[in-house]
Amino acid sequence: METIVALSTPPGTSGLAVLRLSGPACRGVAKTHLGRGALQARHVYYGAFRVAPSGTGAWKPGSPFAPAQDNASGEILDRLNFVFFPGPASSTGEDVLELYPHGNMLLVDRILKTLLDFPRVRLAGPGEFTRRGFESGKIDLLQAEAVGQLIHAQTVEAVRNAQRIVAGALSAPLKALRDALVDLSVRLELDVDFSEEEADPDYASWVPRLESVQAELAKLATGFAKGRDLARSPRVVIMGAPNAGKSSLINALVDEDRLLVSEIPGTTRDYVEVTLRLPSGLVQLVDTAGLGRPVDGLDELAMERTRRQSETADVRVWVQDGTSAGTEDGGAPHPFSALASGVPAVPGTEQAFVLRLASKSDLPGFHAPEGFLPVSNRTRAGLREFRERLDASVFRDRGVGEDIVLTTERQFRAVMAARERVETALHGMRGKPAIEILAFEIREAAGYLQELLGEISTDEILGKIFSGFCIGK
Ligand SMILES: Nc1nc2c(ncn2[C@@H]2O[C@H](COP(=O)(O)OP(=O)(O)O)[C@@H](O)[C@H]2O)c(=O)[nH]1
Ligand SMILES: [Mg+2]
Repeated sequence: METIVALSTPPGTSGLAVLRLSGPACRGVAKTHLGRGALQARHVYYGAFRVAPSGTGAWKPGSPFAPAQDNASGEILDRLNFVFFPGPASSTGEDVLELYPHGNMLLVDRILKTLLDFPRVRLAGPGEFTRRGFESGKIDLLQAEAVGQLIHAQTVEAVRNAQRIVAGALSAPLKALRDALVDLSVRLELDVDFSEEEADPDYASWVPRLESVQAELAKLATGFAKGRDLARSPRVVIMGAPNAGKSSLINALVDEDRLLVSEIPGTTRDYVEVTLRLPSGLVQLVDTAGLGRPVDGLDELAMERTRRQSETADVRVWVQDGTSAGTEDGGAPHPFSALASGVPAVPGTEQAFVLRLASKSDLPGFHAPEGFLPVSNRTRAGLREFRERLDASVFRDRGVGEDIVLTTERQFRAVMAARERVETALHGMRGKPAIEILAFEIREAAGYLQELLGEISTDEILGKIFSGFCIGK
């Protein structure tokens, strides 16, 4: 077995970095580079990481040329803390060594390179630590998938759901369902043997049991709609007249000059997405071209795009210039002003705006109409309140409460397939049953749940699952 190593923290400047090794070379690495021949389990050591002395090469497991003394020699790359987790009581089931060097990539790279020079140590692939944990039976496939989701989750609710699955909250009920199905199929098979004597097996007592399995599976399948939503970060589309301050609002929210802002109306022609972190999760803010009287063909196209964005929005925000400049518009009523008061006027827009803002509260002559939150993108007045309201309206209906939901297409498909088999079996039981076929259907249903848990899996499926992970996890 090769030993894998990876940087578990993002490459960049940080207080500390975490380098992780898993495999049989951990003890050799500690002896050669950290000067520790004997390692206590889960003990925090502090010491110097040294390059092995030139000429002698690295210590090879089983090599007679192990360094004579316990202390490594050679140039010190860093003084750091490290912890040894002996297998099988580790996250991967193998020996694991964690190093916590200072977070400077110049030094982290040198340590990593030194580790890679050690015999039978190579860089870990994406998700390989988690995969080894799965393959050694530490966690099942649902839990392994949830580890990936825990890292990539974009909302607090998604994090919580993933945490529960990692802790086994979804595996336990699924294992119970699998057991119930296996039990039923075994009993049916027994009946197959007895069927010659007993012409009429008693299905009446089995139907309710199978029905309850069916109901559980149906509940899991229904929950997937929420689970899929949970994984996605909501889209917040910012709309309003040209020059209302939409782009400025987004810049002020993300505290960056991300978007081009100018006093020339029609500066934003295309829609642009910017990620904003709110207390409950990440949202995609979508800046759009202003809606107003088109002055040219390009304008019309830009507005068409805005309307299309509006249709894909989870939440729409209307921004209006709160100074007199924004309301006059040459005397003509603003073509979309009806929208701001909640009346759907844009074709294809059925939903009202969740939040309405009056911008430029720092300018003289400012007035916020009824139901509009006054904000200034210049002084940032009102923006804190806007963030709070946005957070509340975006995430209000996205929670799953105490439910634990399936979050991947793979999980959903396995549950649906199991459910279909159970349904076929139930249908058979109510009619004129051929016992062999019933037993087969139920065994197949159990098989889908085993696949879901990773008790039956192929390299292809595993490859697909773990390739979505980051390296170092
Ligand atoms: N004083 C002041 N000016 C603003 C504010 N928001 C936007 N502006 C100005 O209004 C003009 C139009 O802003 P912009 O963000 O490009 O509007 P958009 O067309 O809706 O994207 C620019 O000159 C901005 O500097 C604000 O809150 N206060
Ligand atoms: Mg703009």
